[in-house]
Amino acid sequence: MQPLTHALIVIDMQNDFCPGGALAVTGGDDIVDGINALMADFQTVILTQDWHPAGHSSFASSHPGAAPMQVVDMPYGPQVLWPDHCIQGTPGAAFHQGLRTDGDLIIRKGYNPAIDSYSAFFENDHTTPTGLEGYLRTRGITTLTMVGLALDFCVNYSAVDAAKLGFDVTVHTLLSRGIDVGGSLDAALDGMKAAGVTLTA
Ligand code: VGL
Ligand code: ZN
Repeated sequence: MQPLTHALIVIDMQNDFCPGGALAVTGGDDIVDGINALMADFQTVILTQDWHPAGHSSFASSHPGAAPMQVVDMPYGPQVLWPDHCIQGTPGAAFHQGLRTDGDLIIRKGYNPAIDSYSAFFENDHTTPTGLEGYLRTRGITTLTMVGLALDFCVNYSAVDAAKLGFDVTVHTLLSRGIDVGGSLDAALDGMKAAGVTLTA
């Protein structure tokens, strides 16, 4: 059993990121059993849930003439446009039915219509906090293990932000799967290493 200072963060294990979903990540559902098993080792388990209002500004459908996977400039920087996904309260936004969801905290993100939020810590302006940092610090948690979807987006951004905030961060790459659009997977792995994130298989 991991000590009380260690937490597991399970990122966006939702139907829309699994095969059959709106933004399916190849093999996204293959990692459910392994993640459930890992949860048993941790005294603190946090799950994140991508949770967009309909018409969210990260959806290609909100930008006339744009196609999914296209990159546009938003006031806070470049933004990949996605198919409509993880709309609040829909089956696509629900957790994969095989996932254990009896964790300590479920943090929802991406609910602001004007800004996307890949990271569990900050929205994509890299400034607006989600509150997760305070939750972890007030509970004395210093060390984080992250798994889930997608390795090159929400896991990556969460891991890099956590490392920048001074947490000791490990990402289990075999309990994560990537989208890999425009070289994003290699860039994410390099970026996480550069930020001091430990990658383990
Ligand atoms: C994610 C793209 C859009 C993720 C969320 O969970 O990695 N990716 N929204
Ligand atoms: Zn999203």
